[in-house]
Amino acid sequence: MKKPSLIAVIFASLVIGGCGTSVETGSIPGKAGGKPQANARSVALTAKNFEYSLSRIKIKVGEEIALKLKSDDNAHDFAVDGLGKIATVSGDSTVTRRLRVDKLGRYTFFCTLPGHRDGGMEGILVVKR
Ligand SMILES: [Cu+2]
Repeated sequence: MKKPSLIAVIFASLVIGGCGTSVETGSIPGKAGGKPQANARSVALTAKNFEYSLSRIKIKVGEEIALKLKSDDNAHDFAVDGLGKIATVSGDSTVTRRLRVDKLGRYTFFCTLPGHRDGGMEGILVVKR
C-alpha cells in the first residue's frame, strides 16, 4: 500500500519538475497561508544551503498547523503542490503561516526559487488520519 503512492508522488514530481517550478494551486481542499490560529500546533522547518531540515512532514487531515519557516541563509519559500505557495522568508528570518489539508494523501512540498528544488529543496507532506 505504501509503495504505489510513493511511486506516484515521485512520478508526479518528475512530471512537474519537467516543466519548471509550476505550483498547482487550489486543487487540494484545505487552507494555506495567512496567520495561523493561536492554538495551532507548531511545526518548525529550517531552510539552509538548498536543504530543508525535514524531508517529511506529517500532519493530520483537517488539522491546522503553524508552519514556522526559518532561513539560515538566503531567501527561501515553501510551496505544496496543489495548495500553492504558503510561506516566503527573506534571508536570516522566520515567518509563520497556517497550513491545513482536508484530504488524505502525500503531497510534494518544495522551494519555488529558481534552482532550489533541483538543488534538493523538496520533501513529502503526509496527511494522515
Ligand atoms: Cu530555497
